[in-house]
Amino acid sequence: MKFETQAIHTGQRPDPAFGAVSPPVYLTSTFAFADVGKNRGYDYSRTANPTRKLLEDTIAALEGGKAGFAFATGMAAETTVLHLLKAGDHVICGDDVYGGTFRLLDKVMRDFGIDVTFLHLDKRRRIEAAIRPNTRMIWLETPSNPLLNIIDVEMVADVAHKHRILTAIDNTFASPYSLRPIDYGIDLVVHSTTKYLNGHCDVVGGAVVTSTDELTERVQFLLNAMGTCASPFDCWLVLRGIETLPVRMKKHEENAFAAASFLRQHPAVNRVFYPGLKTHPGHRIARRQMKGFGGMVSFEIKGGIEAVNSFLRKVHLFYLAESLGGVASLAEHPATMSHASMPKEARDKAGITDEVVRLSIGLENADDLIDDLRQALEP
Ligand code: P1T
Repeated sequence: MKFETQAIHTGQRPDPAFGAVSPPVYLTSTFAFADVGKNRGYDYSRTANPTRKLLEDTIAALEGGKAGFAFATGMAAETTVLHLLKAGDHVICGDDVYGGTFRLLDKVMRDFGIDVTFLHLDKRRRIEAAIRPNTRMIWLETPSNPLLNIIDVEMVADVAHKHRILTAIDNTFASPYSLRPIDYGIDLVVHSTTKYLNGHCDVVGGAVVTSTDELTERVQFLLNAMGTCASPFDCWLVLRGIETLPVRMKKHEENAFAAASFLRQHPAVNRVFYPGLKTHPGHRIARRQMKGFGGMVSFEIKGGIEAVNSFLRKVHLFYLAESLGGVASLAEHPATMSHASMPKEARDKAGITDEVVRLSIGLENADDLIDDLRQALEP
């Protein structure tokens, strides 16, 4: 089945009990056994739940992986994957990643004896020089949050495999519609389903897709042991969102390209970060490895923090809010919002200046969005 069909028809549909076309939400914590020692496929909803399983199978199919797992939040998915490691291990992580990912590695995992190096993952030589005998995982995000940097996924997977290091990619920004990292040799795909997969700003959720039977067994064990799984109702909402993922992503991209092209020629704008622009340093790699360039656009405003605040106060179609990937457009200031948990020093090193504004381009009419940007950028 092709991607659009998989998004709608993966799993047991219609529901085998009554033929329900919209899958039932199995709101149950536990399942009655058929006999002593014999369940009917499910026993307890932390371990597995039929509604969750449908979502997990769908995400796994879209990513081309072995198995999928649904978590309470994107951070719960990340925390679970990082528990594949043990004290004494070392992680190499991209330097431009979601602020919460930075915080989890820098402020939580270090206390459990896991060391981390944040690195610009653009060059093979740079990555190889950072590998230590105890390096066990490379964590990457492409396009990255918030600067939309592009990482050559095949190159990173190749370096990692040569050194027997696990690779985990946060595919939240691209979504499997635009990028399928397992096709390039990545071991684990992580999502905040809160974003494009769900697409309607009404759920927080996460997902992991594995590429081998061994990783599947270990992630299933950790999910159950740590209790980081998603609730059935949240799974149902994300499933419903995924059905329209392909059409939404096409429109997000079309609108994002229009917004980026408008911002690029605007005199109040310094730099525009959008991998769909030919001038973006990662454009050629993005073209090669992605089917679309996504719906996120960041840019630097001229005139310092006053100009940033004035813009954020003046936009009205773009809501001033964290998060991304929903039908409504959002604007936010990484330095004080999504990346406030990253110390200024780390932000400066990654190039996330105080003048960077991030836009999640929604599904409104592109002309209306551009009119809103235009009026908000007026002095
Ligand atoms: O919020 P949660 O579902 O726990 O997902 C965390 C997360 C993980 N990975 C990426 C790339 C993300 O962007 C996020 C959440 N990001 C925001 C809330 C934000 O505004 O960037």
